[in-house]
Amino acid sequence: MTEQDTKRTAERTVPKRYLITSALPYANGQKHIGHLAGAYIPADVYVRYLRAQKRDVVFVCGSDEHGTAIPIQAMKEGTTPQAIIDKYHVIMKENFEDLSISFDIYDRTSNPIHHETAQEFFTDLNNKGDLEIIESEQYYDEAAQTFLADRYIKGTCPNCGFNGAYGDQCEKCGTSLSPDELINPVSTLSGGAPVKKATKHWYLPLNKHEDWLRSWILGTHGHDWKANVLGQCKSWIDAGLQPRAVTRDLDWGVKVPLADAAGKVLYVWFDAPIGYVSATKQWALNEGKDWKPYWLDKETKLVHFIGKDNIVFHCIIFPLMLRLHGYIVPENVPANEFMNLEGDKMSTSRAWKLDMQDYIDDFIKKENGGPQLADCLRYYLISILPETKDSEFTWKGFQDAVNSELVSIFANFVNRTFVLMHKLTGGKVPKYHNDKAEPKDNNLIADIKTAKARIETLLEEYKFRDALFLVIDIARTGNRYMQEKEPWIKARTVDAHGAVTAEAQAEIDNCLHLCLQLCANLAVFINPFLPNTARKMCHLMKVVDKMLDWENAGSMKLLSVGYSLRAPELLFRKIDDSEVSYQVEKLKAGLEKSKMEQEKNNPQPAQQAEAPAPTSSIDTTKAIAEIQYDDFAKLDLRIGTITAAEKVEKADKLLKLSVDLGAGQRTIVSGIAQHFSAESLVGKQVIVVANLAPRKMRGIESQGMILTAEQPDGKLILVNPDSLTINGSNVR
Ligand code: B3M
Ligand code: ZN
Repeated sequence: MTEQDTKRTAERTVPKRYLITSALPYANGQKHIGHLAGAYIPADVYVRYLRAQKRDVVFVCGSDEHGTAIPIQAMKEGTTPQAIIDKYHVIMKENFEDLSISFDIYDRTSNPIHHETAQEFFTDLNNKGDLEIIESEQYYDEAAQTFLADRYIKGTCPNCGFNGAYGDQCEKCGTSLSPDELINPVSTLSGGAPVKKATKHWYLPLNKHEDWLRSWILGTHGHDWKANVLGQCKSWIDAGLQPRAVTRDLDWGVKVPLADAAGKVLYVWFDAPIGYVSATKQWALNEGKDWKPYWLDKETKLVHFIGKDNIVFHCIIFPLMLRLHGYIVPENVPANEFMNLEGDKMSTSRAWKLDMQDYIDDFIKKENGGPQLADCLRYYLISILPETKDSEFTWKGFQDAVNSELVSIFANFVNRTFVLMHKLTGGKVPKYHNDKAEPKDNNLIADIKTAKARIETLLEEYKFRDALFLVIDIARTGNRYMQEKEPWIKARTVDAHGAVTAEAQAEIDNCLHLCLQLCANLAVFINPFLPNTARKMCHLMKVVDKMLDWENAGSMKLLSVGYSLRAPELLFRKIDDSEVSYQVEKLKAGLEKSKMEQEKNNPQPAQQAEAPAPTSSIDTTKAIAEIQYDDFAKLDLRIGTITAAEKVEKADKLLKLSVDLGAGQRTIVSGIAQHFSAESLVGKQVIVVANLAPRKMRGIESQGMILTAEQPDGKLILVNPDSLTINGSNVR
């Protein structure tokens, strides 16, 4: 342990209780392993560790059953929203169980307790004057006599030209949109063109709380939250916080509890996080406990586990709601980045994914499967958690992790120890002869002891990957130790009667005694990560699960001398090449199938579909002369956020932009006024050529240039990072 580790351990104070949440998945479809790795597995590891530490912890989750995603899925499947949530709630609940995610409660937001809780929350904020009413024009479908939620409007994407883009996002190119940006918007309800109509909504004025948000996130937590989380929050706050509507014109959701709000429901992102509170209430009701301290007592440590797409909701909007309501705010939000699959982004619409259900069917529920296969997936996912940057799941990687780490290192050590113990020490835990102790033995004992504190520090700091690697490292150390001690060779030192000499037997005993104690320690260490494996090890050692309490880690007295243990059993089976190739093929077939379905459902206009000849001004064949890397390296490309934009007087092509480059603001004059309105640019991230010599345009000094890309129709679009990034980040 380094000096710093010791310091960090000493500084850690143990909170009175923990409330741990995992993002509530939408009950609108199967969830894939990217979701699993983002918000569920890390939370489960953390919670299992806390429980082993005997801390007071409640782990809540449940299905998010509101929002337009649900009725839309119902339309797709030709059924009712209720049928959809009933179907997927059960699937997700069972999937999590099969993968050993140990929620204390897996609730659902259709629970009446949740509707009441969310309404109380809204009423309280509204009565206190914390919400504002704003009237605005929104799309309305006259035939269907209803306002249209963003998802109910389809049209052509202004970015890529795809004609099936939704009012909130284009699923083809991934751009987030607002309904106003769609070209030729159409209502998905009636198929007609929607009209604009005035409607009023309740808003949470984030802008009024900027000071608190800034000091709480960037001040109080500027050092203990993850950099990816802080970066997103900072970009958001710096871009200028706006009031956020917390109600919608929709009939699916939690009704707005006011007489003058007929036909309105709470926005799904207002009600869903309150689901954490209602789940806690339901848990307390089930268990005969009091839920209040978990949300009201400052000595509770609240931690939200989520994926990076949910950061602003959990770091900015929900904490503000909690604070206004007088509840505690999260202590940490260790959000993960995304996990890609076989070289590409995971995507449900393109079927490029591995659903939890598919893994369960193909591995866990198979004849040679079982809970050990749940642990195999948990192992690989933890070993590649996207903790600081996006990571990549490959089937080959899965096979390697299982075969060359879990089987060859971890299981192999346990197996060898048990086999040798049955062969050389009568199937019993042998005595440890202190007088025969060697430096190698003492080193092993010391290694196990220090491992405990190191793993603990990593887990407390949400570094689950590294913590798992340390556990595997101890198994590796065990293998090395056994290899060096060679008890099977010692067993050849026999006396005149063919019996092993007392001297040799003492050495064998010492080696196997330590290896067995190490096996017991490995069970304690691996338990938060691979709970089924830990339990199986307890079974082999004939000890109760209580042995897995964290306080037992580091002890060399976990198994008593003379105790007889079971015959060895393999902890894991290997993953075959055929299983890998089957999965890779299945993935490709799924992609093809979804492509065909998409083309059937969203045919592109004829001239686009059958127009292989270039019709645009873009000619990618007309390449510019080759350059050397050094030429490229001269460019200082940076990520920036446009914080202000205005038209340059008497110049109809020019916009004057202020761009935040992290280290400072730049004024950039750009000839893009015919492609973008000034308002639409504010808050957008761009790539800036930061070391372009300044140049005066219409009397304004332009200090750089922003990058755009030309579309087939000659329109320009911004070139920006695919997720919010810290301003000033280098682009290479
Ligand atoms: N259901 C979005 C998602 O699944 C949303 C999370 C709610 S957490 C309160 O990504
Ligand atoms: Zn698009």
